[in-house]
Formats: sequence, structure tokens, C-alpha cells
Amino acid sequence: MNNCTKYCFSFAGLIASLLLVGCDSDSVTQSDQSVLPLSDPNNEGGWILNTVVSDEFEEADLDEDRWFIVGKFENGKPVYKDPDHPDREVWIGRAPAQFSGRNYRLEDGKLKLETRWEPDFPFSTEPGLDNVKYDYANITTAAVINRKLFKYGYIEVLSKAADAEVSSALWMTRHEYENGQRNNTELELDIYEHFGSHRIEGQEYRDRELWWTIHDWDPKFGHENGNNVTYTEKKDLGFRVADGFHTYGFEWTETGIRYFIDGKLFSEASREDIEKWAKEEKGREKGYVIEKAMHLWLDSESFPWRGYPDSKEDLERNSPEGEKDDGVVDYEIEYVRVWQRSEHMEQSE
Ligand SMILES: [Ca+2]
Ligand SMILES: [Ca+2]
Repeated sequence: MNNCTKYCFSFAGLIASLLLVGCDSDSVTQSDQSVLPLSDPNNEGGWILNTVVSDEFEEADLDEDRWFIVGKFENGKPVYKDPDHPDREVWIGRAPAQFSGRNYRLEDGKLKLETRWEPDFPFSTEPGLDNVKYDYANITTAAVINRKLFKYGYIEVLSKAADAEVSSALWMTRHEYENGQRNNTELELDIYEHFGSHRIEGQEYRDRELWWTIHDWDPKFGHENGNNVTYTEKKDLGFRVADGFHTYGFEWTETGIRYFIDGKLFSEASREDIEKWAKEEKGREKGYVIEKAMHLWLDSESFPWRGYPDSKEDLERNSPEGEKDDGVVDYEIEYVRVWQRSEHMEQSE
């Protein structure tokens, strides 16, 4: 970002502050600098809204300058091509579910990522990369990837998970520049990977679980037994993630992570905590690897080790009456807001 852009943001913020006394999500625009993290209403953190990455989803159409829609349809077929890196292989989703560029809509000021029972979809016949024993079949999900990289900041999302056996995730990745294949993903930060409806006996509690993870995909460590994980936490949120909207606030700085739920501090892990975990649990010299700019993702996936919908009726089992027949279940996102400190807004690599 150049200085002019930065100045314009600051000026816009000043004007917005003068004009607006308060705001709710209905009145917020993408460039409204008066909007502050729920956990920091007095802006003691000195946060500046990153208007290039943030999205309120109040428009009629998804902003494709901002988001890469994975598997967008052309001539009746999904096309997996990154507009910014057309030569890079694009992940098509974890089998049995495949990403479909048709599986989203903007409605009521929200982005709704759809999981569909769609046996007639033109599924890939290639084996899934992560789970070769599963074919792509029956289930389609959605993924949108933010096109701009950023490093460090405060990420806040107001969302409600899909109430089905699929993930509803907010996560980040960075690929090696020359090769975007899955095993050459360089870094991954999973901010949440909700799973709205667990059916496996003894694991029903997972529909209340916050699960967040740092991965380092450097192949020299191998990927067996979760060797790519440098830190992870699983904690009971105290509510079902698919029952209602909640605010997930993730502060990512040079010194560590602080996690806020509905504006209240829920968990924290300092850089030192993460380094210690990586050393003790994985024998790694470095755990806090998330020191480079990454892309933000919103998506739903099948996690076959946790079960996946076996039929349309199974997908829709928890849907309210009157919404059980369309074969569609939604992961809903009211907004994504990313703030950064001024010294980080210049950094994009
Ligand atoms: Ca909205
Ligand atoms: Ca439905």
C-alpha cells in the first residue's frame, strides 16, 4: 500500500468518525474506519481497518476483485484456476466433497456458503489428494479465497456454522511461490474449523468445539502423524457452533495469538507457549512459523474421518422444517473484518 492510499484511509476514517456516532453491521461499509473490534471498542490497539481484505457482504454480488471463487462455472463445468496465479494447481476440495463455484449466494447482507447434495455434479474422477480411498461424489461445498496477502492483524468474523457433517472454516494459507500443489503449501493457519453436527458416538461434543491449528508444510518434516502441526488447541466454546451467530476474533501479532469469542478473551498463546509446544510435542525447533503474509479462506469441506452426509435426508437432518427438501445447508458469514497496525499495513509479502 502506498502512502497516498494510507493517507486516504486515515482521512476517510477521520470523516467516518465525525459522521458516525455508532453503527451496527447493517450500516457498515467496507471502508468504514469507525468500525472497531468488538473486543477493543476504544481502539487501544491502534487498529486500522484493512479495506482491501475486509468484506461486509452487503452488496448484491460477491466482489471478485476481492475473492477468488474456487470452481467457478464456465460452459457448464467448474474451472479451478487462480486468477492471480493461473499456472498454479488449485485444490478442488477434500473428497468426497468437491468445491463448486455455484455454491454461494449473498442474501440478507450475509455470504452464504452452501453444501449441496448434488449427485449429478460433474465430479472429478481423480483421487482426492488427502484421502485417496475416497472418490469425489454426491456432495459439493464452497470455497472463497481472499486475493490479497496480509501479515499480522486482528481478524474478526461474525458467523454461524452449517448444521451438518461438514466443516465451516476460516483459515489462511501461503503457498510456495513457484508451486502451489497441496504438499507444497508452505504455511497454514486454521483460525477455526467448526464441524456443526457430529454423529460419531462419543464425539458429539465436537459441535461445541473451537479447534485452531498452525501447520508448517515444509516437506522436510514429513506429513505423517500430524508432523506438519506446530501448534493446536481444542476448547469447549460452551455453545453449539451451528446454533447461532458468534463473533470470532483472532489477534495475530509478532508476540503471539489472543482469541476472543463474542468480544471476550477466550484463549491466548504467546510465541513462547507455541515454541514450547512445538518442541515438546513435535521435536521442532520452531513453532511460531506464521511470520509471513497469507491469504484468508472461507470454506466448507468434508472431513471423512468425522463422517459425512450419506444422503440428502442425512445432510438436511438438522435443517428447520420447510428447509429440508432443497438439499442445501448454509454456512453463514455476516462479515469478515481485518484490522492491522500501521506498521504492518505496508507489508504484503
Ligand atoms: Ca453483512
Ligand atoms: Ca436445506
